[in-house]
Amino acid sequence: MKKMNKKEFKQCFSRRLAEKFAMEVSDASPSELYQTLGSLMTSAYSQDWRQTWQDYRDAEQKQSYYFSIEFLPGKMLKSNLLNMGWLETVEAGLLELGIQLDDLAEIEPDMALGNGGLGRLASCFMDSIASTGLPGNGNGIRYEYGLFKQRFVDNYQVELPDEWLQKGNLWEVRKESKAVNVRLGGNVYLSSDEMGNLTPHYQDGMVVRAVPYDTGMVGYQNNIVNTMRLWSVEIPAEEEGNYRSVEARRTVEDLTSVLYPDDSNEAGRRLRLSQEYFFVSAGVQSILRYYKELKQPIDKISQYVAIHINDTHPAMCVAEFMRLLIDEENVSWERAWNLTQKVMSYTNHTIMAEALEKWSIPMMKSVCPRIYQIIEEIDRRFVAEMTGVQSFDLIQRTRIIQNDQVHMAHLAIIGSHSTNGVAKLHSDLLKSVVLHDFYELYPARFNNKTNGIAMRRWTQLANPSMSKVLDETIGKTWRKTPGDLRLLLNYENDDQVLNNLAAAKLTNKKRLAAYIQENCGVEVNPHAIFDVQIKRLHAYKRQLLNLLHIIKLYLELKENPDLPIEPRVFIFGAKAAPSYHYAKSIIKVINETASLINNDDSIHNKLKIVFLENYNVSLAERIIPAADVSEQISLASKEASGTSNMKLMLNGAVTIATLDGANVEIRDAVGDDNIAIFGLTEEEVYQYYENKTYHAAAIYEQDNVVRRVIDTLIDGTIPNIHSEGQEIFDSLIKYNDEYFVLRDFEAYCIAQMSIDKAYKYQRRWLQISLRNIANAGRFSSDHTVQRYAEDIWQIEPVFAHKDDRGVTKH
Ligand code: GPU
Repeated sequence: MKKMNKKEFKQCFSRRLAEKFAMEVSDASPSELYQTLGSLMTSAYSQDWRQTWQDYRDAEQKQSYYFSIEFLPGKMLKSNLLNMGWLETVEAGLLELGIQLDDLAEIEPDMALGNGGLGRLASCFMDSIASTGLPGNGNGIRYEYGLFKQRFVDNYQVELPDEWLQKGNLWEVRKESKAVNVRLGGNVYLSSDEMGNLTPHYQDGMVVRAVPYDTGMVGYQNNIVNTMRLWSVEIPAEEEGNYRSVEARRTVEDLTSVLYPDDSNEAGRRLRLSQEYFFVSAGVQSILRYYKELKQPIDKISQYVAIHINDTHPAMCVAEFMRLLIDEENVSWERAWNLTQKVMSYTNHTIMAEALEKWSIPMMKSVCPRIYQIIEEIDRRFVAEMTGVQSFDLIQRTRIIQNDQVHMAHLAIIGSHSTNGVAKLHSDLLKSVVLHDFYELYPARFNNKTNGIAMRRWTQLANPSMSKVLDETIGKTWRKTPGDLRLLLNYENDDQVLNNLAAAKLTNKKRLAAYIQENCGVEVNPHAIFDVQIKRLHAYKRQLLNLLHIIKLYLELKENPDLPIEPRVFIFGAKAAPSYHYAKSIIKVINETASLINNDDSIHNKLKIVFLENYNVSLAERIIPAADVSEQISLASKEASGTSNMKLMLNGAVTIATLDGANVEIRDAVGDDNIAIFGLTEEEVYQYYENKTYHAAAIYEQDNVVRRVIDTLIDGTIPNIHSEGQEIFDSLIKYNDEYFVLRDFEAYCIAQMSIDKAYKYQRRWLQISLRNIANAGRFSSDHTVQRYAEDIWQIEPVFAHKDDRGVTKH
């Protein structure tokens, strides 16, 4: 990448502005300035982008393709500047032109083609794959509308469309020449020649054009630029005649119109299945097209290509790859199957039964009939192969087609060589419970890859004040090698360092306080504990447990306004799926409780509740550096991993957590004294399931504190929640509290008291915070993707193929 000094940058910038808009800096709007800067950047890295691709091709590098129905990159301006090595120069240069870089960053819409953890993980991986020099690509859908914008009206969640493409997208490049056709619907018949070879014949249905839009994934100061390819649907020119009516066009355009806003809930809609097949088929076709350009025999394809199935949404990759090999490349079933299993790998992201994707046979037959035929044949052969070797029952439980449904996870596991979970506990549960039958069949396929986070975004970009303290204390190597954060442990008794970290935290808290004041009209004390729960709104994540504890504190303060507790600001950020009634009721109740508490002067500002609207990646970047406490309180066994837990510890927040998902590994990293663990263990939860001995109503009756708190949901203490309060009350008492909120309540309150106590001893608190930062390096997604590369994809960094000194050729 071309390095520029400040003077050169200013010249280039002014010249580009004049070329693009025929303007002077002083006349340009932030939007025009943003576009100018963006175009300067993309033309600067496009050289490297081309070169990276050429290097992979020349070296005949094996490449991986990460298929994901969600990507959640957030804004890219500053992260690209950072990775290009331009950030400081540009920031300073712009300032001399009278421009604040942050004002330009404001212009960029948050790219939100994902719902939450799963999509954000995919984007952290994209950053890390490029930054570690790995030849890996993303493959997904270019949704016209991203995740809805959340507004609160009368304290209810209201969803507005996210028209993120309205002003264009600087970072993408439309690749008309790489478009492919995808067939959907209709019927298919097989004919057989004298050799018994089957040929499919298609009837009716539609052919749509999949056009790729490529976005450069800029590696961290290593001149590598990989590709995230997102597909958009169009009507093929030759078919225009068939799509004269508005409705007919609409059925096609709808395909890549909206991201399904259901997080880990199967959308259950024909359109969703069509979306899945659309991006799977387009992606696999384009991979095969590229492979054929290499002029290698088809039997070697597994030495060149690895396809990763991110959760089950792209599981049809298995069948589509088979289809292309047998129908288009005339490969025999046996050879094709062998190659498919070698190429494919799969990650499971949840144990929640309702999220395990299944499709009805009629639905699948009508969306992608040939794919269904192939799946039927995979299933038939699976049963035949296992019969006589495994028990009848085991075969019935593991086959792909059961009760008129296609089980996508079964397809992904049977059709691949690797199945991984996303945290140690989660991967163990897959083996012992959720996918136990498959573990019996294929023990060697199972492995763990604990999630990770793109450290650079969550420190250098989001938290410059802490980053500066780190530089001054331990030098700058942590910026490239996050493991070096451990050097900080040498300073745990250094008051100067502790105070510097505290000052950085306070700066961030003041900044967030100003944002809260401006956006919610609530004044918060930056010296109060900032207690943060940010994640999708889900019953299993138990925002309700957090709320009930807040209500308990409130009732206590009402009785005794001088209660010696540290002032706290409870901060929530969460979107609920628009169709998830219960989750929306929780939002309403939290918001109403906030109105009540925030306006009650009698408690002397000891408690505040802030529910920030429209939680997204950019907002996370504001909240996380300001957090003192990180709430990770899902019912043990339910959260596959969690990743906000990692981001928060990295920024010095102290975790209060159940032993769920990656929390277990965070505890192992920091030690019991530097985290507040509470609640049922995963084993205890499973015991309850087995004995069926949980009675929430009994806790309610016997525990006065619980009863007083729960009653506020229905006794008018909290205004305006007549139906929502009742709904939540019933979920706990009448429907026996599916997520053991009441069972964990007391333990949670005790853990919260220990947090309160620890915060009072500021020096000790700061030490705990420091140890959290110091031990967060192991959760770098650089590390995670390297494990995927070595264990699953068998791909190597491109540097390995560069000259001996490791110098890149660019
Ligand atoms: N996750 Br399945 C999602 O965000 N969406 C989904 O549809 C499914 C899982 C999350 C898990 O809930 C979370 O625990 C995990 O950290 C994340 O995926 C990434 O693995």
